[in-house]
Amino acid sequence: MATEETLVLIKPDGVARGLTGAILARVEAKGYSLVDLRLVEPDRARLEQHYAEHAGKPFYEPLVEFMMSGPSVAIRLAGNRVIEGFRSLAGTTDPTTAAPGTIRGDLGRDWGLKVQQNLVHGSDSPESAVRELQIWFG
Ligand code: IDP
Ligand code: MG
Repeated sequence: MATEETLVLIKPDGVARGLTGAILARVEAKGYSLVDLRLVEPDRARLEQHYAEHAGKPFYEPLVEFMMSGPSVAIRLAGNRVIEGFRSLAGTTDPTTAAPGTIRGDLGRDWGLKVQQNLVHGSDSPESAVRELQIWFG
């Protein structure tokens, strides 16, 4: 089977809390390969592209604002079934209820209604991965 690639973002809360190394350690320990990695301060246009599927939802504007609040680490990650596998490592969207053992479950915390502060992003399908890697790595 061909090796797959996904886009992983360590969101501004992960970078600000100094969790970049801890998150990368989990990804590397799982056996995935770092193909490219960069610290990025995305502008609104890039985030509107990235989160186009969520435009108009109540959490959209706070999400875009949050993602502009500081740098993120963008990672091109490769491995067998890495799209599904990273989503599994990340845990479900809300860090309060994400399973222990996952990045969000172990390291994410509930800051009031700010569910958007859940440390990481991972592409959710092969189509999303291609689209998102183009947005963040060109
Ligand atoms: P995912 O990151 O687990 O794939 P999505 O549903 O694609 O979750 O949502 C994208 C991002 O939007 C989430 O990671 C989170 O930061 C934010 N988000 C999703 N749902 C909510 C919500 O109900 N309130 C606030 N933020 C949300
Ligand atoms: Mg998503």
